[in-house]
Amino acid sequence: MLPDSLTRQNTRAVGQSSVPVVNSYTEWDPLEEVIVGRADHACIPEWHAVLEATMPQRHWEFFRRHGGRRFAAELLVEAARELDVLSQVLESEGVAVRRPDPVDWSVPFQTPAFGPIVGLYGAMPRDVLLVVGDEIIEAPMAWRCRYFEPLAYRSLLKGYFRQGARWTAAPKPELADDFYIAAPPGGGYNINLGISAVSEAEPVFDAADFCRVGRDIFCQRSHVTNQFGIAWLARHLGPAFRVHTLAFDDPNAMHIDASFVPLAPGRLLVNPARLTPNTLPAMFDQWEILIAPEPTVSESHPFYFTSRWLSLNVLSLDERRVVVEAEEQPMIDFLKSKGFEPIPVKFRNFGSLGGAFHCATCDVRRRGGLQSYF
Ligand code: DAV
Repeated sequence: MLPDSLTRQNTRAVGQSSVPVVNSYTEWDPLEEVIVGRADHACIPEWHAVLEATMPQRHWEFFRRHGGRRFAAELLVEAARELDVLSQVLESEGVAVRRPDPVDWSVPFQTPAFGPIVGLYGAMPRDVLLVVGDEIIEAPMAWRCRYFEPLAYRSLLKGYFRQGARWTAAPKPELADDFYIAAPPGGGYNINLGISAVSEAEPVFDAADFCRVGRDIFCQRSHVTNQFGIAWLARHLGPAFRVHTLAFDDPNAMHIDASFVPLAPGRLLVNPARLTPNTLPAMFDQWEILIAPEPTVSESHPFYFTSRWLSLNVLSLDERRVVVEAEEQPMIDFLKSKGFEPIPVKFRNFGSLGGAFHCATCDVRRRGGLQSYF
């Protein structure tokens, strides 16, 4: 017999929500509980093929020079403050906020295949954890510095398991030297042309390359997600889910959540700079396609890891309320004009760590069950 603390309880205690403790099938069902990342001890990743494939070229020198060290203390203080404000805003909207354990990412680690190397951060739960229904899946991440990143969430994951959630880790990749592909001379990496930094020798994916729309899960091949990883996830999820791979015009693709952002049943926010005539399959013909306005942030803003399009990286609290960057007035106006209720939060410093509200969070529980929206 299992001890009581480990037996499965299907629903939460009386007086609380009646859905399982972990329950999230879409990006927009009413949000009840969320993990918000931490900026503490974040380190700058060391230069590697996966950075060359994904990071903006104007910041390569930053990684080459500073990789392996902590981010500037002032940046981390400001990012941590923004995360605290985000947490307060979410709580004031009725969402329970959980935070990962503080981890000192500057402690080097080693595996049989690589290292010693320092870790990255616990700032982006969206990249690491994929919630589908009542299951939390730890992603098999392609960046070596992220190998032990799920450890920041261990206390939370154990707690959710004890409360009835399913908890899975995808097969841990080896990430040996020969797993990575050297950039072809001249052209460089380009996922549009199938030239990725990662091979197909073992499954890898980041959770943030997947997007949940009920029974349909949309993903992209990127420089951190290969076909083997997509196939692993599709087979793992089984016939109740249909996994679709979309192709964007994003040669340096890493994460789908500044390109393709479903906001409500039948309503999809897209990045016009990355949309091609073939990106959206015919199943979207009846959907309202919302073309995001151009972001206002300047080209020179130190978004070391990303494009300027973090303005799309919003977090939906339900089909109307959306947390958006307070300095992106065109996005706020656009969403209002479409009947949404934007909740502006300042998040530009955090953006230097490589994401905005969607990246910085992982929705653990939303009301609602498994449905088809097509
Ligand atoms: O520019 O597409 C997406 C979010 C990264 N976590 C970009 C960044």
